[in-house]
Amino acid sequence: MKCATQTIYAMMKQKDPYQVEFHQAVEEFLLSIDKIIEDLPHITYHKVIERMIEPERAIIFRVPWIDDEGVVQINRGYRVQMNSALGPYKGGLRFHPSVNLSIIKFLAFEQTFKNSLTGLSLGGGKGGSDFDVKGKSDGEVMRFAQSFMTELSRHIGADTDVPAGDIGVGSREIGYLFGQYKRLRNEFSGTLTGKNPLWGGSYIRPEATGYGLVYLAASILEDHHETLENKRCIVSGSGNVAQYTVEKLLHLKAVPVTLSDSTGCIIDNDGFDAEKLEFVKELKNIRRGRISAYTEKYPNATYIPANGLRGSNPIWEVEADCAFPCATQNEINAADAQHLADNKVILVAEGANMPTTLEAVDILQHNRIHYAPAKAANAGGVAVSGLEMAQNSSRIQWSPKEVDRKLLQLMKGIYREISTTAQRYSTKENLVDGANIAGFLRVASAMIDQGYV
Ligand code: NDP
Ligand code: 2IT
Repeated sequence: MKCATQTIYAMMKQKDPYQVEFHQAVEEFLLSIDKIIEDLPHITYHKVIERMIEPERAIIFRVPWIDDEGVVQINRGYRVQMNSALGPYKGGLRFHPSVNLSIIKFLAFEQTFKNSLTGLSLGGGKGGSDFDVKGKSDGEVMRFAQSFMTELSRHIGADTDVPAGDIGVGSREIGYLFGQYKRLRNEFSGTLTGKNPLWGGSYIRPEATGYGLVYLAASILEDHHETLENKRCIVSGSGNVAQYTVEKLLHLKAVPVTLSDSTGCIIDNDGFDAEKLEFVKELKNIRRGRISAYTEKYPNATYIPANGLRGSNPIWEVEADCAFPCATQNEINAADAQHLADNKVILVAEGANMPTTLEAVDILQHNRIHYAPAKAANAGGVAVSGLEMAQNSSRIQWSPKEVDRKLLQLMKGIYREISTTAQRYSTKENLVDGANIAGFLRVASAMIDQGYV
C-alpha cells in the first residue's frame, strides 16, 4: 500500500483490532484506491477516505423474544448506517448465528460502493442479528421479527433507511418485519424492499440478484466473443441467489452442475433442469431441508459432506468453465482458487458478498481468469430494490418483463462502467479496481459537495 492509504488502514485496524472481515473489505478497497490516490487533490480526498471507513451511525440493540416453550430468549440486533451521500441508507438484513459487528460493517461498506455503481439514488447500510432461523417454527420467527422491528422501526423510513433481505431473511421474514413496521407507524410505505408483489413488492426482486449476476457474467464473456451456452458451471449455496443464478443459467443454455449448503455440496454431472431446480426450491424454501436430500430424489448425483478440517472445499474441484460462489464470505480460499485455475475455469462471478479471500483473488487474477467482484456482480438485487422504491413512491407496479428489461440494462451499464474505469486507471481485466474506483469516485465527490460529512 502507498504511504497515505497505509496510514489510514493502520489507524482503522488499531481502532477496531478484532473486526477482521471489515479489515479485509477495506484493504481490498484501499489497494485499488492506491492506483489513483496520487492524482487526486491531496487533502480533500484523503479526508474523505478516512470518513468513508467510519459508519455515519452504528446501532446495536437487544432483541428479546419468547420461544414455543414459553422461554424468554435474547439476541443481538444491528443496523450500520454507513453512508448517505447518494441517498437513503440501503441494504439487507442478515439473520445468521455468525453475525457480528465486523460482518455487518464489512457488508455495509461494500454496499455503499455497490449501490453507487447502480447509478440509483441509494446510500449504503446493512443490518441483522445473530438469530438462527434454522429449526425455528414460523411462530418463533414471527415473534423474533416483530421484536427486532419494534426496535429497528425508530431508525428507518422510506426516505431514511430502507432494509431488505440477505442470508436468513427471505420473503417470509420481510412479511413479518413489514407487518410490524406498519402496525407501529400506522403507515403503508416503501420502508422495506423484497416485499411480496401482491402487497407493494416489485416483480423480479426475488430473481434479481441471481439473474443480474448471470447478465453480468454474460456481458464479460460477450466482450471476449464468448457466450454461456454449454458452459459447465459450479454454483455454491442453494438459497435465493444460488437458485435464481441456476434458473438464468438454464435460460441461457449453460449447464449448472453443483449446489451446496452449510452441510455439504451436491454434484449432478447431468446438469440441472427446470424440474430439478423446482425440487431444490421446494426443498429449501418450503420444507427448509438439507441439500443432501437432492441425492435421495436424484440418485445419479453425488453428495459430499462439508469437512471444515480439509482446508479446501471439494465444490471448487469440480471440472467446469465458470464458477458462481453464492453462499457466504470467504468461501473460496487460496487452495480453492488454485483448484479453479488448475481446472482451467475461465470466469468467476461473485453472487455472495466477499466470497473470495484476498490471496484467492490474487491467484485468480494471476491466472487470467475473468473475475467479477461482488460489488458489481451481485448489484442486481439492490438495483431492483431501488426500482421497488421508485415504484412505491409513485404507487405503481411495473410488469415482470419491464423490470427484467431494466435489470438487464442496469447490469450491462455496470459492466461498461467498471471495465472502462479499469482500462483508464488500471488494466482492462482488473474489474476489482474498476468497481472500487468507479464506486469510490461517485461517493467521494458527493461527500465533498456536501461538506465532507
Ligand atoms: P439464503 O439465506 O437464501 O441462502 C444462503 C445459502 O448460503 C444457503 O445455502 C446457506 O446454507 C449457505 N450459507 C450461508 N452461510 C453459510 C456458511 N457460513 N457456510 C456455508 N454455507 C452457508 O441467502 P442469499 O441467497 O440471499 O445470500 C447468499 C449470499 O448472497 C450472501 O453472501 C448475501 O450477502 C449475498 N447477496 C444476497 C442478495 C439478496 O438479494 N438476497 C443480494 C446480494 C448479495 P444453509 O441453508 O445450510 O444455511
Ligand atoms: O447484499 C445485498 O446487496 C443485498 N442483500 C440486497 C440489499 C437490498 O437492499 O436489496
